[in-house]
Amino acid sequence: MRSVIVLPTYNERENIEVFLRSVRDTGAPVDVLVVDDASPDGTADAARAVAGELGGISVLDRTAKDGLGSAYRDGFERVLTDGYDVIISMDADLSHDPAVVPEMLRLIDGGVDAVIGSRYVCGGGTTDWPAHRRLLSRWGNAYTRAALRLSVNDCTSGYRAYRADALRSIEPTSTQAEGYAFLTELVRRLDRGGHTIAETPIVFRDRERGKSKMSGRIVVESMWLVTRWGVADRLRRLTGRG
Ligand SMILES: Nc1nc2c(ncn2[C@@H]2O[C@H](COP(=O)(O)OP(=O)(O)OP(=O)(O)O)[C@@H](O)[C@H]2O)c(=O)[nH]1
Ligand SMILES: [Mg+2]
Repeated sequence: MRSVIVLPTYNERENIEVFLRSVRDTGAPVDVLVVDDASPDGTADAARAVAGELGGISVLDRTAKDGLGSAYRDGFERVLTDGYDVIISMDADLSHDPAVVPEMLRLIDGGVDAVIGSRYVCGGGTTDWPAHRRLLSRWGNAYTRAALRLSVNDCTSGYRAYRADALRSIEPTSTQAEGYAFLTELVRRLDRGGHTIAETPIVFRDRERGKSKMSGRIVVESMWLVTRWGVADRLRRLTGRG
């Protein structure tokens, strides 16, 4: 299985080298595609500076900051075209421990279509997050599960692995969300497409370096889209078209 991590970055210069080295330290046979939005702090150059030494690392340079959803759409399109078998998504701010990658690959190898690194299953959790972030994430996930009738416990975790065929079949490039709602959009499409989704516990660490790109706008977008999708699903069920 050829595997690749798609890694959106914006101003992660302080994290990128440590991240890439820690991926290599796991010994997992996985490439990395950094999808950088012309970070003013030089993240892309910092990645290129260690790429030769570490191997299997490339950078997709985008021209301006255009959001997490858009970065993933471009990154996924590239790696699906390149013919990878497994596509992993991760944050570059060291919140996601690369040591979980081998377990995700094992689960995909065992037959599941997608694996979600979940904060909300037994053994998972968040450390150092302030109360308001915990509440937002917990409440947001509970609302998403109920509105979209999903059985996944952590719909907004960005730490995932997808079997390439499953990802290709849900057409990620036709998604619309800009922020982390993109992640929910993919879970909804996987679920509706009848794909198997496993959750494996992760302990999410708050970033120590660099700035969060989370904004009120992104939270509102997520609530609005989840509500809209939920209403559309109910209408479809009522009219017997879904
Ligand atoms: N290419 C690209 N990457 C982005 C963009 N916004 C965020 N990212 C990256 O996406 C990942 C997640 O972003 P974070 O800022 O950590 O957002 P978050 O994890 O939802 O929020 P925090 O928990 O507060 O850090 C990080 O690797 C960011 O650098 C963007 O517009 N373009
Ligand atoms: Mg983060």
